[in-house]
Amino acid sequence: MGETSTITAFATPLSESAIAVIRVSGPDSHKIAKEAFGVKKELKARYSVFGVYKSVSGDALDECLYIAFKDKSSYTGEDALEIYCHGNPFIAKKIFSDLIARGCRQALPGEFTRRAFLNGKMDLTQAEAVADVISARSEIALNAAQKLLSGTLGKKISDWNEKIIRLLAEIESQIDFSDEEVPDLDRAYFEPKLSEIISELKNTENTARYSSALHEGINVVIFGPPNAGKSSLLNVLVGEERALVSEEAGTTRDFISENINIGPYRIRILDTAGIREYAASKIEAAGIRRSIECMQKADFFIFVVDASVEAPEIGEEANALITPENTLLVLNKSDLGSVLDANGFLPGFERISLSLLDSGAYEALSEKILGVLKSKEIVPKDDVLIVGIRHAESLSRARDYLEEAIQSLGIVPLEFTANNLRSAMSELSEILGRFDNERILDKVFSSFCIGK
Ligand SMILES: Nc1nc2c(ncn2[C@@H]2O[C@H](COP(=O)(O)OP(=O)(O)OP(=O)(O)O)[C@@H](O)[C@H]2O)c(=O)[nH]1
Ligand SMILES: [Mg+2]
Repeated sequence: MGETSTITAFATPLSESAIAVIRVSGPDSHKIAKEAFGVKKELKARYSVFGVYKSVSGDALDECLYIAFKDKSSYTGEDALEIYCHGNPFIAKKIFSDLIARGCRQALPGEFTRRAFLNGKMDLTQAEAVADVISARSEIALNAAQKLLSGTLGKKISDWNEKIIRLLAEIESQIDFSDEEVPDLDRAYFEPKLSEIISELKNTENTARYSSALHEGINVVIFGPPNAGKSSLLNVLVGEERALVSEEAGTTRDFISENINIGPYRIRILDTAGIREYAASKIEAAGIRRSIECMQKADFFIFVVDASVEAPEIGEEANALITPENTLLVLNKSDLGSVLDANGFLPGFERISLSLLDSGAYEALSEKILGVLKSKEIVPKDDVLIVGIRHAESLSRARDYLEEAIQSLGIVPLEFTANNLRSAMSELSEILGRFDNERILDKVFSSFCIGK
């Protein structure tokens, strides 16, 4: 793409470590390496070389390894350099400052990957996936990001576009040979073919609903009547005494939030103040209000009840939010015997009966939570491609054009149908970044860290 600037950034965090990596990319990369390491010959690409890095003023800054990359064979698709110095932030910063003195500019967030994209090393979905791979905080998020990085979505889009092109070619051939205003098109031939693509687009688009659960974690709210064992449940899942637990009802006044991993999933779990229909004080009423507010943002609920007492009344608002599809009922305190009708209470809801004081509580509970999150489709299936919101929006627009194409078949001149197909294709291409839209590129790359 003919970038004229040479950029540099730390590729590893600035903290004490065995090795620190500094990246350089752009036309002067090799010249700078030769000068700093005192090399006369041309650099051999993709070889690691030992050398002493000397500053512009001739001071030896560190003994390093460095690798030069030649245009197409680098990450960015242009001449590049990686310097591996000792992992002391002082050294890394000195080398970085010297690179700036030698004419490099500090890279913007995501600029290395942006160049890789602009130089055709990857499509836009893969570039986005680089950021996702780095920031993934659960196994499932990592799997999904790696799937995107491998170009799975790009491949799907190429397949769809190819199918559309074939239909477009057939339609255009009819435009060319038709002398009638509205030619007699074989609707029965085109419609099912277009509908098939539409339903594939829809399926892929629907996976975006998992996107926030994947990246930010699944919001799980623990709620229930006072004293049921909600904070005890949080502590069991977190594996430490995070929340205060006491036999006094109304111990938890404000919500407590923790991030945990259960199996391959990242979960943001909230312990809330006990809910009952009538609050005894102003503070309790405020606590209940907060609990309901937390519940309104939840992806999933864990409803904890004390099964050794009568069934609780949790009030209309909480009742309206829970369904068999989004709630696991925990019938706690099984060690105290059962008063509550364990099967008759909220029939149809998934349930587990246990004592949170039991040493096996974590195993039983986490296994049950995993099973329910999967069976209720709160989490994606293990091996599915998950698209982001940006992708879903384009898929939806492409679908609209294909729907319009179906409606226009044989009713309006074929040019309209052909135009709709072309628009659908360009929407799909936008997902891969095959278009010239600086605004979208800025948006995509601004969320990156510097050095990527
Ligand atoms: N016997 C028995 N006691 C339990 C069990 N789980 C929790 N408790 C006790 O029940 C009491 C209340 O537990 P918490 O975890 O504070 O209950 P909570 O629902 O957070 O209560 P609030 O915050 O006051 O609404 C504590 O004394 C716990 O030790 C259980 O399985 N069996
Ligand atoms: Mg509590």
